This record gives sequence, C-alpha cells and structure tokens, in this order.
Amino acid sequence: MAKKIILDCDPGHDDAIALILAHGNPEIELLAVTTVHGNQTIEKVTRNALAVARIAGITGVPFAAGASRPLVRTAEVADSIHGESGLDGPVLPSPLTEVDPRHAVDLIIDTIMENPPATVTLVPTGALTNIALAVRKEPRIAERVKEVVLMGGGYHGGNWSAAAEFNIVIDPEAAHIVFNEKWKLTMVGLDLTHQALATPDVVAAIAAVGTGPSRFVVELLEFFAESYRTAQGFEHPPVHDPCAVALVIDPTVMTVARVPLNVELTGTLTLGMTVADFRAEAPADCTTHAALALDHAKFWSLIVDALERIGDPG
Ligand code: PIR
Ligand code: CA
Repeated sequence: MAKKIILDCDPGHDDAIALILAHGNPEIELLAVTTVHGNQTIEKVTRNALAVARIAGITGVPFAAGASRPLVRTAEVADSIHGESGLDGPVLPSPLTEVDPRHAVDLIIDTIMENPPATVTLVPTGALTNIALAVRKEPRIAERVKEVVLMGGGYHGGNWSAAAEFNIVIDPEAAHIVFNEKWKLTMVGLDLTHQALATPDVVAAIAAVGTGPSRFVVELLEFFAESYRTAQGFEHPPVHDPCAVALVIDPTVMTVARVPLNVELTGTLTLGMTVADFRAEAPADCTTHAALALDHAKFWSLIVDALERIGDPG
C-alpha cells in the first residue's frame, strides 16, 4: 500500500527536488503540499511550489499557503543560498494551478483527520511553524498521524549558526513544540544530509534522463552548487530535503537510532540547537529518532528513478 504523506515545505532548491521525488515515486501517495516561510517569503515559496507542480506535472493535489513568519521571532530568509526568488537558476514557468483556499494549518488538520488513524506521515522540510500551529489547534493529530519525518537539526553542529540548523533556528519555539509531542519523530538532520552530496556522477545520471524535469533539476543543482561553494565552502552541494522523503520510501536508505532529542531555547550561542543524548540506551518512552548514515547510491537512484517515471509531462 502506498505511503500517504503531507509535504510541508519552503521551496527552495532541495524542497523542489523533494517534491519531485514524492511525486515520481510509486510508493508515495502525495495527499497535500503546504508551504511555510523560510528559504524565502511565503508568497515566493508558494509560487515556487506551484511552478514545480507545473514542471513535474503534479495535478489533483491541494497546495496551501501557511505561516508567513515564525511564532515568536522576526522572519529571516536564506537568500544567500536560494537567491532572490527562493529558486534561482532555472527559468520558472508561471503556475497553471491555484492554491487551495484553506490555510496550510487547516489543510494539514483536515487531511490527517479525514484519513484512517496511523496512515498519514508528515514530512516537514522547512521551519516547523505550520506543524506547531496545527498540533496546537487540533491536538488529536498527535496520536492520529503515523509519524513525523522531518529535515532539520543535527546533532553535530549547524549551518545557520555554529550550533543550529536553519529550519530549526528560524523558528525554535515551533521546533520545540514539534520535538516534544508524543508522536514518533525522526530528525533527518545535517549529520545525514551532508552525506547526500550532488557529486558530478550524480548530476550526469540526472542529466542523462533527458527530460524537461531532469534539466530543471540539473539547473537547480548547478545554482545550489555555486551557492554552497561560495557561502559554505562545499565542493559539492548537500541536497537535504529529499532525504526525508527517501526515508519514508525506503527505510533501508539510511540508518536511524532511537535517541532523546530536544531543542535549545535559552542558549545564547546555542539557540535552536537540537541536542541528542547518546550517552545510554534511550528510555522506553522515547519517541524521537535521529538519522545517522546514508546509502548514497541508493538515495540518488531513487531521484533518478522518480525522474524516469515522471518523464516529460505534457
Ligand atoms: C537553508 C537551507 C539550505 C541551506 C542553507 N544554508 C540554509 C534550507 C533547505 O531547504 C533545507 O530544508 C534546510 N533549510 C537545510 O538547512
Ligand atoms: Ca527546505
């Protein structure tokens, strides 16, 4: 049976690839796409999500716009990485579809409550503002979801500060809410995603698919590579967000450990740090998990397979 997911994202180069992977993989049933402030403003990331839907031929899936700013803090964007549009590099087509009239938070709640218990997986790949608001508005989603598999955080260090990763630190209070709910949560953090490097062989395999969507992904990766070279000193860019989708598709694509996790809210140097306690075996009531090691070849073959399957949508 296909795995039902809600993708809550802020496209974003890697979010766009996560969306393409979710759409192109036969194991995934994409129930809804919701957007959140983050890589760029809510207006820009929502427009980007709809442009990606057009490129990949995603129809019949509701897209809804969510929170425009964090719960407590001032909004911050990652234009140094994703550019002025949030998806700089390729020429973006104008969207063919419109956003759902519902707020993302309501679409998330409705989708989870309309589906049978333990069938819907939440896949957040941006700030956790919408997810935190959703579980506060409708607390029953906490026991009704199957699990939460998110891209964010990391137990070794950050990318937006020495200690913290972008998705967590731009809305740490929201992340704190999400990490402390009693749902099963898996953090696919920087420790894992910094292994998902778009090396030249990977880019060549994607280019060889030879379709419009594959060219789009190559152009995304070229811009992302340049950002990562200049802003973060990486030789090849880490492609974060599709890792969370890949874990839902195939649990053998990475190793995961059950480990207590929490989010630092009061540190001066460590605000938004995701602290993992690896000292001893996790207590029986621990519901948090962290991704450890990636099967690089298996991961990238999922991306190539999804592009093959999508082909050239009309
Ligand atoms: C933000 C991102 C990626 C790189 C930097 N430097 C900043 C975005 C990605 O979309 C991903 O979801 C997460 N946030 C990685 O930190
Ligand atoms: Ca993202």
